[in-house]
Amino acid sequence: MGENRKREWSLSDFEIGKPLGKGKFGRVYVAREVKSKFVVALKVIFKEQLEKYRIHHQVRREMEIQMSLQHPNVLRLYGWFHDSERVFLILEYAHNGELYKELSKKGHFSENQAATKHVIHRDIKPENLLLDHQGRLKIADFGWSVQSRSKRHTMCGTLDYLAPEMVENKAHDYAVDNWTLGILCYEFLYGAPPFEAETQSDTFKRIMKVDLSFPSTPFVSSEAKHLISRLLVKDSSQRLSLQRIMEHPWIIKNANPMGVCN
Ligand code: 83H
Repeated sequence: MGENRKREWSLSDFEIGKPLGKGKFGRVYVAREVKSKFVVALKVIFKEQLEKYRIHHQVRREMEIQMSLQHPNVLRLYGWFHDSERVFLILEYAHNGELYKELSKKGHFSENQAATKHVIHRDIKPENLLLDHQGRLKIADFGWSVQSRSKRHTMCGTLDYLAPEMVENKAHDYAVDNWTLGILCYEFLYGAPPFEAETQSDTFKRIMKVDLSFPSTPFVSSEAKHLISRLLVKDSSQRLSLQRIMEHPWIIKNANPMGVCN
């Protein structure tokens, strides 16, 4: 399936299974390529929607980037095809679905799980994190991503994951990723992001003050808290660098380099 890049695909090459998610621009179904029996996630986008929201250029560019990426933590885009009304994206199927469902089911992750999910990206959206059959994290990163039908309806336009310089609309660089990593580590361990509040403006205030507290729980070690507090630093130049994160005792102790966790 992955090797067959030159071939033209069509809907008749696939058996369509159950819907996995529904978004603004279409739906995702589990599907099986008839010849190879290879299971994929087939995303259907209506051309009418692309026109209406004038996003076909953006979508095309993102598809080109996505087609060229091959990393164990980046969800693969194997190919695409279209008919008169729809564009179909042939995407890697993540057997374990959305990370956020798993987190809300479990309440929190173990330190090993939290430390291993250490993927960095410019604009990580929690609903874009999927889990494969080994529990390995996959970024499914498209601007027009599918919104899951999970409970996270409050996610819409949340500030929770944004660094102070982002919420203030200031210039920012790769250090925003390191902030988001701190937020995700916290949420993985405690089950909720650190600056959660009733209203957007309260979240905004809490982010700007870096109003961080660590509820007492036996699940979170002092090393984890140390790492989080070195990432959630307002001055972006003072945040721990990726290099230093990888050398941090909590990462050394808990992260599995292969991305598979216990
Ligand atoms: C799944 C998904 C959802 C969400 C993927 C999704 C997937 C996507 C995007 C892509 O119960 C499940 N759900 C909820 C309906 C299981 C665990 C079967 C599941 C797997 C669920 N995989 C859509 C682009 N690749 N994989």
